[in-house]
Amino acid sequence: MARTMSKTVIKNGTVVSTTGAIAQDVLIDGDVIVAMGAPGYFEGAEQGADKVIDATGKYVVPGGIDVHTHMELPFGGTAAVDTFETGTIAAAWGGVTTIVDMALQRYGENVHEGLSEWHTKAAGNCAVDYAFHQIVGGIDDESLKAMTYLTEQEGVTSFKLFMAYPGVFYSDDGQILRAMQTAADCGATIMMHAENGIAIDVLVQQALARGETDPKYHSYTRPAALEGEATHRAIVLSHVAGNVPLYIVHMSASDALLEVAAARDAGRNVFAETCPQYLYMTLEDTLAKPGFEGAKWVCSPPIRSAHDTHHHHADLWKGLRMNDIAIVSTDHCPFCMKDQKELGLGNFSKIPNGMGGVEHRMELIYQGVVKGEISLERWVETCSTTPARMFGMYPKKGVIAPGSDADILVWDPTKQTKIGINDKHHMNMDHSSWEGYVIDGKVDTVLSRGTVVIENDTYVGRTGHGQFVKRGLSQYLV
Ligand code: DUC
Ligand code: ZN
Ligand code: ZN
Repeated sequence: MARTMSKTVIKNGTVVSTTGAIAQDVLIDGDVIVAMGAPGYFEGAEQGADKVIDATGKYVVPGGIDVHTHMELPFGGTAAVDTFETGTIAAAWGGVTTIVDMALQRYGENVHEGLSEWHTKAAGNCAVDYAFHQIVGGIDDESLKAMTYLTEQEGVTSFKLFMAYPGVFYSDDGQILRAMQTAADCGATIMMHAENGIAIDVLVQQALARGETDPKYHSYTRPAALEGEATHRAIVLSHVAGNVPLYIVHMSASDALLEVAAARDAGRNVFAETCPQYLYMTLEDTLAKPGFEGAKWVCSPPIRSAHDTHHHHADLWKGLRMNDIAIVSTDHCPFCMKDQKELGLGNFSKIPNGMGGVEHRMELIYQGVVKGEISLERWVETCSTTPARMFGMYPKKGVIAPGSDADILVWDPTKQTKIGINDKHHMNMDHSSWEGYVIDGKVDTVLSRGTVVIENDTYVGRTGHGQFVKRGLSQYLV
């Protein structure tokens, strides 16, 4: 049966791509962009259009792609509080039209069952499109075989491994090497949580024995050097495994960035992402707040001190400019203070690790444009286009071009966004990780495959509109 197509024209806006910002109108038919033209070009088509969006004075950019989220992740004796429904609605509020969430397999579990559990959680519940990476927490013959199957048959082409969290998600170097060899054979990408968890656990036990139980010790017991060391080791292993594409997730430290930059200079297939919290926050204004409040910002890798030997913020922004950091994701893994973060009262090591941010990445990184840290084009590149290319979704996603999905964020640079639990906040947490931040710009209108999901400060989308995206291989290696 033929579907009723709806035509939308976005006119008078400035379309931003990785290569420039141009006054262009956009014609959408059904799910996809069908044409682009000079301002006024679609005046004729406007008569028959179902919707005309006037983007005068606004930027028209590809919808954000957050390639690192953890909806409903069981972790730390509890589970991340955003469901696929609440998390993708919050994503929509933040101009994000695709998330790539991390399906979970732990030691002793079956990879196929882990993936199918994630499909069950997400199917019919998402407001915007979604794809999956697969966490492999138990590497053995069976899970290695499954990695190849997922890559070739399921559109799940990237696998997150952990050098941290012994006894939970951790893999040792031999297991990591085997998984990397498997990925090298089938073309998949290895995503690495690079922190030396064995050494960290020693430091944690020693701190607790000294009575150091407050949230700030979470950061002191996970020093930047142990992120640098693990990053280096992951790079060496990936080289030994045949230069498998290696993607360092949530990079927080200059020590790790130096390793990635050196590997890239040596021609290795090494990539990295960082997250807004590592670009803006310091231990002093988060984890070290009086009492237990710092628990809100316990995540791993940790928020680092302003007094470290390196200026992590400046280095990470520079890494983003220089492309040694290719992508900004959020590692969205939200927990409430009540009953969740509180599990770690009197023992920081029991605080569930993670914070919420899927709603605020486009806003926070746009503020980097305002501050002169990155260009407008680089904002689009690091938050949408490169995520699509890195994880095999381009040009369906990540670009405004004829034939691409009409995933579009209309951004108003003249308005402000005040983030906070009583201001802008649509995630399922009882606090905001970004309370009090004010952004010089605002999400105006958001379209997901041609359907308006946010307009006039209102969510007008539909649960179940979001579809699963089968991904191809990384598009950086061909
Ligand atoms: N780090 C977090 O802070 N939460 C989820 C998992 C992770 O690696
Ligand atoms: Zn991680
Ligand atoms: Zn994560």
